[in-house]
Amino acid sequence: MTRLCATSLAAIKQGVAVPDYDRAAITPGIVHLGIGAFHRAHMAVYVDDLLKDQPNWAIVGASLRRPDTKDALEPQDGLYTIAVRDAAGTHPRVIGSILKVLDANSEREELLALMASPQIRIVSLTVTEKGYCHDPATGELDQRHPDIAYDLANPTAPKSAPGMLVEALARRHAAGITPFAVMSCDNLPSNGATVKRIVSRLASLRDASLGEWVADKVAFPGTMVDRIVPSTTDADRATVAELIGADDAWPIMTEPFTQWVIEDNFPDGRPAFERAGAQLVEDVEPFERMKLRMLNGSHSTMAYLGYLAGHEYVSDAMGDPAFVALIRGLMSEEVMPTLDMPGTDLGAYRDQLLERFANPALKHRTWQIAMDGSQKLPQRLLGTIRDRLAAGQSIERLSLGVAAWMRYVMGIDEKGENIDVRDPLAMRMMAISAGAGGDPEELYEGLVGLTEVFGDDLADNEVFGADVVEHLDSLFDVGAAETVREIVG
Ligand code: CS2
Repeated sequence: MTRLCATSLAAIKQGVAVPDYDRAAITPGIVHLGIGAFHRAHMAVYVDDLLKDQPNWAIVGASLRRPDTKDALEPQDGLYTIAVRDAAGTHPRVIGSILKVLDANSEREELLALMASPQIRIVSLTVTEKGYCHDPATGELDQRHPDIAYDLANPTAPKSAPGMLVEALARRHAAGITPFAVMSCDNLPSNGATVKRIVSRLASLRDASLGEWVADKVAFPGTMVDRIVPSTTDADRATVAELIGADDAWPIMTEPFTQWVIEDNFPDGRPAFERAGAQLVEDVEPFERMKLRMLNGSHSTMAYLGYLAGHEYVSDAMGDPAFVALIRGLMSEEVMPTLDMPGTDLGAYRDQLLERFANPALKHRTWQIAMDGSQKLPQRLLGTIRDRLAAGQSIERLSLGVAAWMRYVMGIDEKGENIDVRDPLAMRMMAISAGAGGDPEELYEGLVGLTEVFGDDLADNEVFGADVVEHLDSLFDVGAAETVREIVG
């Protein structure tokens, strides 16, 4: 079969949507760091919708770790397919908004030069929680992070995302070019303000006046991003090849739902994202909090409990009525009362989430969501827990999510098999659980001592400790499936 690329585009099967603009006439206005599946199912699609009318906002993507996306997309002239799936079928569309992908390791100078050039007015990021080299509990730059230490020693050839931003901004500052807006599209709490804090801090460690300029002059619009994007499998590649009539080395599978709420703070201009369906607002934080606590908090809870109960996919866990009751109860009883969202029907939002989780066509692995829990727990579960503890309210279901994470990161499942725990703190967590020797109380004490996850307050909270340890007891005694059943009664 022919490979998807600019010259084969005309031969793609009829009915498959392809770019409605002349790709030879578009020019880059955005550099995107972290060109993974999420970006390609989300922002790149919004931009694709706009390029016909706004041809100078195309994207140059960069991968900071592995060149695998570049290797897949280069022979395809940046083209790839998104396949939107639900029970009714799979709908392919070819996206053309990514002009080029650069590998930050081997093409660092080209990437930095582009970021420093005036045509780039937005640098957006999806580098995952851990890519910001920060302390997840406080949201501050982690100055002891090895990549940050490296970047401070080699500021003009940095490795980390914050280091790349600082160097590109420094070059613009020196050349008198207005700064680009830095737009994080990661699931961090207050992502705009958090990234501003991290980047200005790193800049000031390099040079105090650069730090001041970044803090005063660079815009860091906050965003709430939402679309569920499971990782692509070989079976997905075969399905897409069949549907479009060409091979695509890296198609993206996703759901019909998509949402993007953006703080309208782009002093140097922006594409008309609202014309592609994004909501431009003054204050994005309530939306972020709602999404992180409702969607991602439920996701992480289902990921750990579901994995332990033997569910490979989220939709499998949603096939168990006890799981549905748990997640519904978690959102209704424990999360929704912590949210202040006038004008939003939270009950309808919850019901829509339950439907999205149950999408049988979306093969979303519990293991995929379980990754990097140490970076995710604070904004997904612990913030809600803090709010409820302060108000003297119950945290029964929220604390079960935390207990399931503690049980999961031990690295051994309920059948005694190893779990492939992917987390920047995996080694430390394994050592803690080895030391605990299967004792729930000791496991809790050890893990709650990770202050970069739990801060320095939760370890002293007796209600929190008692609830988590009680759930851990149950997870050890009767397993995850039965624990969920007992809780929902
Ligand atoms: C998931 C998210 O992997 C995870 O941690 O919870 O990627 C989730 O699918 C997205 O945030 C949905 O918008």
